[in-house]
Amino acid sequence: MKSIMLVTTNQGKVREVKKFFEDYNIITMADAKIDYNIEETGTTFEENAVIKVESIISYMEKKDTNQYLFMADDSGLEIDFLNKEPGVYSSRYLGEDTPYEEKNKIILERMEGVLWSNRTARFVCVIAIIAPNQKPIVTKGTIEGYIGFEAKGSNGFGYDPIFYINEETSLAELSAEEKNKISHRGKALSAMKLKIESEI
Ligand code: ITT
Repeated sequence: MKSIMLVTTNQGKVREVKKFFEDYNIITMADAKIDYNIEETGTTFEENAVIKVESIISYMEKKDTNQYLFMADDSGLEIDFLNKEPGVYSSRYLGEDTPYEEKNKIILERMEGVLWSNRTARFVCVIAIIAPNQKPIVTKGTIEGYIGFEAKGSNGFGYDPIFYINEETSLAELSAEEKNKISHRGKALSAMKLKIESEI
């Protein structure tokens, strides 16, 4: 079994991917001491996920990349009332360095007075993998939900405290294992696991 190099700097993603792929050897960029800033120049989740894996492979050109499958995740939150913002710009939205507590508060303010039925939103996740000398393989997952009336819960990361799966429960109230069973990332990872086992 090859090791999977997970191309991300987001520790929330690392936790969920490691939990999902418990029987695989997942290596992060930090583990491999790779400090490289990838420019996300795409306009879709698919483009950005592939850009992330391709950039790291070309950055590592001189090293032995054959030992790894390279995997990246591009994901984001689409809020229908905000014309599907923040979408592919989810991590840069309201400032890359703005704490999520603050970003979530601002989103809740922008949604003030909006009825539950108009608070629909979804998380989208695209996973891309490149195996040695192969073309990228891409899978996608989504989870439908609502922007709650308040932030709640302390698990997960990013927009989880304001993303509700029903009127009572936010994603930040679920464990990583419970979240993986229903989330955008869990669905994209499940589809990818099948492809790894059948196509690579
Ligand atoms: P890498 O590019 O290094 O992987 P990133 O955080 O910049 O890290 P993205 O460009 O894919 O990753 O941005 C995704 C953003 O969408 C992320 O920073 C969160 O704000 C949000 N997001 C994605 N999945 C999420 C989840 O499961 N829960 C909460 N927020 C999520």
